[in-house]
Amino acid sequence: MVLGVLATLGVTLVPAVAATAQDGPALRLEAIPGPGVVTLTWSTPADSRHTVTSYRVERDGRRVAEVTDLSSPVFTDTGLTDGDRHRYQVRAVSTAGEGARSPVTPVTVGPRPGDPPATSRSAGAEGGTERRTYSYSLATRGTITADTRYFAIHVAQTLNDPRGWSLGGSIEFRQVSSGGDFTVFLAEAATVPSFGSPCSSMWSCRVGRSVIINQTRWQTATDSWNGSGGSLDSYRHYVVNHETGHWLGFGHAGCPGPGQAAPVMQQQSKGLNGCRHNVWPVPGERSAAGSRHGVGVRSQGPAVQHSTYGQRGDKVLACDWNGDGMESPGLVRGNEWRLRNRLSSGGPRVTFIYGDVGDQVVCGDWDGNGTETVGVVRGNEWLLRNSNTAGPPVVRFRFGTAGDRPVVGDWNGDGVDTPGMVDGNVWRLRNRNTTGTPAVEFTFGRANDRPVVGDWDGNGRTDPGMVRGRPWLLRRTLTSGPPDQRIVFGNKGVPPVVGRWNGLANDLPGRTINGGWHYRRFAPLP
Ligand SMILES: [Ca+2]
Ligand SMILES: [Ca+2]
Ligand SMILES: [Ca+2]
Ligand SMILES: [Ca+2]
Repeated sequence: MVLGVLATLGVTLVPAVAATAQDGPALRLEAIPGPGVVTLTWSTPADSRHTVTSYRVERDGRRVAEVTDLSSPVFTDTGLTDGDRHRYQVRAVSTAGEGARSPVTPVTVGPRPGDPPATSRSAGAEGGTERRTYSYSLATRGTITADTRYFAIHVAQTLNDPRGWSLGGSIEFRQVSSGGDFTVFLAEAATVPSFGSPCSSMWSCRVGRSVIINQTRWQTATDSWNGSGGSLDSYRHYVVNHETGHWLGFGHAGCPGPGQAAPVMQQQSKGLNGCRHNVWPVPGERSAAGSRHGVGVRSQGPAVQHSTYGQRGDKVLACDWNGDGMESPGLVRGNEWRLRNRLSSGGPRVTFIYGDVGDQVVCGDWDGNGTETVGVVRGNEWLLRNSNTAGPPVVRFRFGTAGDRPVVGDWNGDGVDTPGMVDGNVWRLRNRNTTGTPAVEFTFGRANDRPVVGDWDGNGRTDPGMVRGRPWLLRRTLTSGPPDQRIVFGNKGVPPVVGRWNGLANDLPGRTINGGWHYRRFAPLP
């Protein structure tokens, strides 16, 4: 009789199986401890008469994961405490229902001698807290059609985002021109298998020190991801975090429960299994990364930073006055400019007189030397200086029409900021600081919106935006069309400011009124 045969098999292969088990696959579970983590691997049942659809992992009798990668099942249980002893079991779920549990595999959490990766690397103390730096290089394989410059920026941002594997700044990922601790490849799909197992042309993967991003996935995400409403941008964060997570020593994780944030090591490319999209390491993954790499986990910090600078009636703007790659506030009171180089509350760093009371105020890197300096717009006359000091204008030209709203940006990505004028919702931009006609003209937003500009995608070219009450409507090309992104930030009527507040490549919203400044430190999920 069938039940008898199964029971016999159960006794032979899985001694701990309860007699009530259904079609019990003979799973052999191996548990490998690490600092704060346990990685589980198990064999797949060779003779199951039913199709296995997933595996359920239990720790001390409680389900902790459901794993749906059936080819080489692996699960890393993170956020554990070294020295704690746990009992793991796994059971297959097939078309016939839940199978028998595997025998209990006990394991004590903690590092093993020679545990990879590289916990013996020098970790410098800084401010009393351990920090670690990993270097990485970028490379491509095959025919690349994606924008590699944008790829580089996106990877750098993802790795160093305070929400990511940087653990709030404890781990720095520093790009080097070649070599480094690991290499991030952007690879044409057809070339991905050339990296070896487990890579396929379908997915991204990691082999040894190579983190391989499949160009097709980079450009199109996955059907599952797109079908469940994830954006391409968020997929890009996810795939870089996931594959780098493998390099950092993590295997796959399962969905911890319906409606919960998916671990970044879950194979979200293939499905969510009831979890919510999540592109940053969950707290357990962060703490596991911290213990694995010998650093503390710092807070990601608040999403919004607040400070005070200036007073009611000041004109406000933000620019990179000192060329360190970060914008900071400036005030114009009458015609006195008061510039500050930090976001924190405090007084001006530089004070000087420039322009007339009643001029519109602008700032930009007019000469492309990396430092942003002052300018005024009087009617349609632009009067610019290349240093943040008192003195006469060094560049003068006419552009636009008196009454237009001036905007400043590097529209063509050549490193030089040039003028734009917004008349209602008609944008006219020029690529030279000389009198002349617009190089680009398009419509975006509505006539009553407030124009803002910033490099929203960090590709080195300034993009348009419109603030309509609370929402910011952002577009990534200098063309007519609908917004590509919508961010709700700040209160209606509070003037917007824009900058790279955290030193990363893309601009983020800020708001300021009556001396209160509010900066978005990192972008909400798109
Ligand atoms: Ca600066
Ligand atoms: Ca300059
Ligand atoms: Ca330019
Ligand atoms: Ca841009």
